[in-house]
Amino acid sequence: MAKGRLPSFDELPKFQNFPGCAWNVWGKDDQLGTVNLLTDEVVKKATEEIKLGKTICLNWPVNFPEKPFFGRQTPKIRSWGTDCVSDDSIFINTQSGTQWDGLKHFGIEEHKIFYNNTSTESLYRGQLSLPDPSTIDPNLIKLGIHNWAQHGICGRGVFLDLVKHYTADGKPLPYDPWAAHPIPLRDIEDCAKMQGVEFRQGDILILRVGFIQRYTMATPEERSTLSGKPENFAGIEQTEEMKRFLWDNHFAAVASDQPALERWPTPDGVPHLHQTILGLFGMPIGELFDLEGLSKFCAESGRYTFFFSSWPLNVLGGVASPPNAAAYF
Ligand code: UVW
Repeated sequence: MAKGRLPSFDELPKFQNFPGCAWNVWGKDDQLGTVNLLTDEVVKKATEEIKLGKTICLNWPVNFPEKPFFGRQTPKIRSWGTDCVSDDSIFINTQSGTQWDGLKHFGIEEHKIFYNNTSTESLYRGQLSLPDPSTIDPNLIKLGIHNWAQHGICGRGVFLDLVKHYTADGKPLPYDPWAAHPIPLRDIEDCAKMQGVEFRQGDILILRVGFIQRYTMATPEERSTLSGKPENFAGIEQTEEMKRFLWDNHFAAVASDQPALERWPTPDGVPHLHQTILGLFGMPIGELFDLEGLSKFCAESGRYTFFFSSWPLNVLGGVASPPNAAAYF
């Protein structure tokens, strides 16, 4: 990782009409992006958060939701066995449920370019055959999720419970999490202030906007029609100040409990934040994290920071992965 002060958002060069291009921050061959911020020192310091031995799972069951969004396939899980031995197989789209979007997932659409100036044409798509680990062609697995899987996404987690922030004093949530409501930066900053949270370089930012809470409260009919509708989710607003906030705090990753992190759909003419966060910053985007247990424990304990660990599946050249994520207090 480059030593010294990281450039601010406004010091980063533009890529075409997109500000905030971090392609040269960690070198032209880099494939880790902001996961580079999870240095040994950052991870070691984050372990100081573990004081109680309390652990909380942040993954929805792999088979949820039964009808994934954006037209993705339903997970298929099959077990079989003999009198005393069982096996099972699973087939999942790696983005059907709780997931990290990897660097191959989203680039700058109009320029067909992914993180670190990687052209769409140079990304391998198709069935990978990797017979011999010692002779893998690096071009076949460029920007794959294995880079994060082999490094780990571990450090200090910082949880902002926007649902609790908005509903303090018994007020109802001022938006429907299943509607395209934009969450502005000022609400995120107010929530951090209310919770007494200050950010550190390399933090993993986790936002609860209420999507899974809404899901758990919905009727079976509502849930089953949800994936048949056009995708509409409350999420972070697509603004330049939001990009500046995410970069200038030097988060290593950002995640939420909804399917796209950002408000969906994006208004006409406004680029998706995915393009900047993945394509220019190289920052992992976490989606559909189960934050219900975390919310309860943070409210009870008054603690909103913890050690966070995530070990994505070590799939060479993979696009995305369930995160296998946990919080440790
Ligand atoms: C979008 O790309 C909008 O969502 P996801 O990251 O789940 O694919």
